[in-house]
Amino acid sequence: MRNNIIAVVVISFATVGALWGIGNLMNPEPDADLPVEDVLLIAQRSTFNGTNPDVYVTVNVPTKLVVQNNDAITHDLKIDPSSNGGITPINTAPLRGGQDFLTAIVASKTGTYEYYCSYHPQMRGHIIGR
Ligand SMILES: [Cu+2]
Repeated sequence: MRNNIIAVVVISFATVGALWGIGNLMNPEPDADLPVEDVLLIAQRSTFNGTNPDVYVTVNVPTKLVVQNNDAITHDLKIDPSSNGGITPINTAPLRGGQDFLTAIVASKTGTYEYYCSYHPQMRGHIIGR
């Protein structure tokens, strides 16, 4: 009887320990060495962030991009295929006021690429892959 109780306790600890280990495997700690910088481009008064800023990305490191439309009118954000094939094209599709779109900037080659709103010629800036 006493041996059975000991066996149940040991098995319980083993089970909990195994589940804890599996949980850690499924939810690994973020790698602190990865330089992850998210980019937020907000369409406001028909500019991106007021200045259409240059966006610097590291080649072959996907950069999270959130495009948010804070205007009442429709905007989008596009990155066309480049002649050197060094950037993954993006098309948010039309974003109405208050809508946002989550995507990633992925440059596979160094270079300067353009992002723009297809509705408003003045809304354009550069992605610099380096
Ligand atoms: Cu626009």
